[in-house]
Order: sequence, then C-alpha cells, then structure tokens
Amino acid sequence: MVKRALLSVSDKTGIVDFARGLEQLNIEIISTGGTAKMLRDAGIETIDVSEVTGFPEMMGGRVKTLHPRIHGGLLCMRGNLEHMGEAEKESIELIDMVAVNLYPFEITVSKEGVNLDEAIENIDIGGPTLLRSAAKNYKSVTVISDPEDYGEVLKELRSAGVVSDTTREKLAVKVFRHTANYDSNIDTYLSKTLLDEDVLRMNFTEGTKLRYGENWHQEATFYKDEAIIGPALSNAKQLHGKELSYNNYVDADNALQTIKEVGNKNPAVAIVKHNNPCGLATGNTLCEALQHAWDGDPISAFGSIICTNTVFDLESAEFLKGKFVEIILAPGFEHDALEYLKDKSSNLRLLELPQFNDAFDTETTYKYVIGGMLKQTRNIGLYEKWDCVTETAYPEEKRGLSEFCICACKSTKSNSVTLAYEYKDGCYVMIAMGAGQPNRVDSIRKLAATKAKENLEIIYEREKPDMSFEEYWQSILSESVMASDAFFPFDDSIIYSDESKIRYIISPGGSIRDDEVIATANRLNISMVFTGMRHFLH
Ligand code: 93A
Repeated sequence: MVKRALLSVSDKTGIVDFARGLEQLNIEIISTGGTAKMLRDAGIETIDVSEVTGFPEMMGGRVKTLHPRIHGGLLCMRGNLEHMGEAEKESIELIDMVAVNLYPFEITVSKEGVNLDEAIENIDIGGPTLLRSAAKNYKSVTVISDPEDYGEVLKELRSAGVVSDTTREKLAVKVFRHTANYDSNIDTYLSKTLLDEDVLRMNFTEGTKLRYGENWHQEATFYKDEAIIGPALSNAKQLHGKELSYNNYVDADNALQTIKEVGNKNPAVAIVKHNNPCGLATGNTLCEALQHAWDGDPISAFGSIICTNTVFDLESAEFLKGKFVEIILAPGFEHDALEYLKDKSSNLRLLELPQFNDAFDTETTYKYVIGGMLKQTRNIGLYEKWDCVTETAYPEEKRGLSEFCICACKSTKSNSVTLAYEYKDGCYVMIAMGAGQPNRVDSIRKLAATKAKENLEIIYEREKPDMSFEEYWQSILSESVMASDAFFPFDDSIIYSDESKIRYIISPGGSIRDDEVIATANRLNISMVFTGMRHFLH
C-alpha cells in the first residue's frame, strides 16, 4: 500500500500529472520547495518537507531532506518490530514512495565556461540519499528516478492498488545505476578540475547477453553506451532476423565506420568479413555500388555484412538473390525491398539506422588490454598534405579516387594496402586489398596484387571484353591507385607494385629510406604522393 509519497524533482517534467494521479488515489504528498510550489500552483495539496522534519530548508537548499524523519520513514523495515517500534517512538511516519531526480550536474559541467562553484552547487546530496534509501528498502518502497516511469507506476496503482514486486525491483536497480553514473560524472569532472587527472567514465547501461562470444565456448554481452545517440550499431532498429552475434557487432561496426569514412556524396556500399572491408564501392545508384563492391571479392562476400549510406531498394535486394549475407545495415529500406528481403531468409538480419548520415557523436575509441584500457581520439582525416614526391606528376584527376582508396585503407587492418579503380566518372571500386600482414610487402605482392588479378579474372570471364586477360588486368591496374597505411621502409614495395603495373601510389612517407623509395619510383616512372598521415588500424 502506498500511503505517503515524497516528491523532490529538479526536472519537473510530468510531475504535476503524476502528483495529481497520486492525489486521486488518496496518497499524501510531501515535497521540497520548488516542487511544492509547482504542485500548489497546479492546485495539488502537498505537505512541506520542513513540516515533516521540523527544520526549515536551510543553507541555500543544501539541507532539505537530510533528516531521520525522512530517512527513517524510508529505511524502516516494515515487518521488523524493532524498526517499527523505533519509528513510533520517534514519531517517524513511513514514506512508501519517492520520486526524485537530481540537480543536473552533467548538463551544468558540459556548459561552456562553467566555474567550479557552480559545478559544486550542482552536486546533489539529499537527492541521491533519498533515492538510495528508498532503493535499499525496495521491498516496501517504490522509487522513481526517471519521469519516464511515472506512467507505469500510476497504471499499476490504479489497477492493482499496489506497485508490483517486479516493478519495485526494476526501479531500485535503475536507481543504483543512475546514482553510480551521477557520482562517476562528479568524479570525472573533479578529477580533471582539481587534480588534472583523466578518469575513465563509461555510461553503459544494461548489457544484452549474446548467444556466445567470438567462439561458441565464450560468453559475451553487449553494453550500450547511452551517451551515443547518433549513428551507431546500438541505435539501429532490427527489422528482421535473429539477434546479432558478437562477431556481427564487430563486423557491422567496421562496415559502418568504413562507409561513414567514404561519405554520402554518392551511394556507397561496404562488404565486410572478419573486421575488414573486402568489398567497397560507390556508384550512381545503390545497386551499381553494390554490384561493384561485390565484384571486389565475390568469394569473400559469402556470409558478409553489407552496409550502405542509401535507403535499400528492391533492385539491390534482388541483386542479392542466391547470395548468402548475414546483415544489411542501411539508413532505411523501401517497403518492397524489405518484404523481398524478409522472404529471402530468416537468418538475414536487417538493421535500419535513420541517423546513418549524421556525424558520429563520439571523438574517442577504447580498447581493452589485459590490465588496462587504452583510450584515444578517433582517427579523423585522410591526409595532412598532398605532396607529389616523384618526377612523374600525380594527376589531379586521380584525387577523388585516391581519397576513396585512403578511406578503404583506413578501414583495413594493418599492414594494409588497397587498390582502387575509377570504373566510371566519379564512381570508385576497391579492386583488392591486402590486410593484417606483419610484412607490408606481403600485403602488396602476395595479397592485393594477386587478389586483384583473381577478382578481375572473374569479371573478365563474365564480361568477356575484347582483349586478352593480360591486357585486361594491365589496363585496369595501370589506371588504379594503391594506398599504403604507412610508409614504405624499403623500395621493394615499389618494385613489386611496378610488376603489377601499378602507376599511382599514395603513402604517408616518413621512412629514413624515403629517398631510396622515391628514386626507385622515379626510375620506374611511378608517380607517388606523400600525405604525412599514417593510418594504422589494429
Ligand atoms: O542540496 S541538496 O543536496 N540537499 C537536500 O537535502 C536535498 N533534498 C532534495 N538537494 C536536495 N534535494 C534535491 O532538490 C532533489 O534531488 C531535487 O533535485 C531538488 C528539488 O528541489 P526543489 O523541489 O526545491 O526544486
């Protein structure tokens, strides 16, 4: 039974309606200064907290509810004779419900130019104490820390006359999570301001248990970062298919970051396998981009994750007929495309992310290593300079393709080398990549260059152009751009590139043997740009 409720809220959203609901249920309302005024203005009867405590709210509001008449009323165990006896002896009346939300500390310190005194005044002491007292005694007390929950509580009170055990338990856990976060924000701010220390603060809420981790024998959970409201896998709405797996999260995140890197000037598609884009293309239409991305590595694309910056249409959905894909992540799906894809397979997960093309709202990335967490700013930008370092000029017409090629390289695990081709005016495709090699030369010679020829052979067989295959791959590779995520330590990479007829190379530069590398490029008539920006990805 709820007989008395204490309301003390900074965010007054919904409080009047909630209090009115309580009043209609004959629940007595106690409230603090500002809340009481608002309720009375709305014609709702309320008892001042000072009337209960016998003390005025004092010290500029710093001491309002911190009193045994309040906390005794909340913490008293209802079935415990000793507790009940003491309450009676000290004239402590029980309080069965608390609705409190706290001084807006986080909002205050995020304001530009906030000073320490203002921040300190926004450290709520009485509020968290009320919440914690009530939450500790959740078996008897209902605690509401979020206006979103007023409705559910009222509904239960109206229909059942009580708040259910499950709701009380859920609300109590929510409180401890909330106050932990609140304190963590204070810690972060004061550590920085008073001690000049960087404290790791993570605003993760309830985890979603995944079926298993990277492998079947591993357990796994996904924790959503509530602070992120922009483009993120955690904000995607799943329209179809079974739940995401651990590896799906990792790969779809890579796919999202890859496409965001490419931008949204044109429809773009990334096809990701094992945390690397194996296909990447832009096109005049989504389907064109999809076809070319698929051609980038049709064998690896099996069981992949597809991500695009464009609303998924029927033509593209039909292209996927007979092709096994794990996930499609897109800003949206045309109705007919959605129906077609739903029919295709119950295993295909369809993820809709309307805010796909907004900017990312985080500047930070984290990586857990045993014994610690690494934090760094995101790798933003493609190049710091654009210096052609060879005698053969680097054509300006290759700039767009080169930028696309760097985007591909940035999203690929180091040592990475990517090859990209402009198959049509302003439309680009990654024709091959070499990823994750400890040796850069292997990324070029054994992977990117070899894979390029293999991939092109499939297209050659399909399209049967009027030339030999040798002529075909040479015509494409000689117009392609190759990007390397880091400098070339020796000139061997240039020599192997030349063997595959590559003529345009982008590298950050910065090796002690740059001169040797440049001399070899000059000797082989290759043009090369140094960008000054390395793009390792691990
Ligand atoms: O300054 S406090 O930490 N001291 C208190 O005793 C106290 N009790 C409730 N702040 C306190 N509160 C907070 O006042 C609540 O958490 C709520 O945020 C706010 C509501 O004040 P008002 O009703 O005057 O607007």
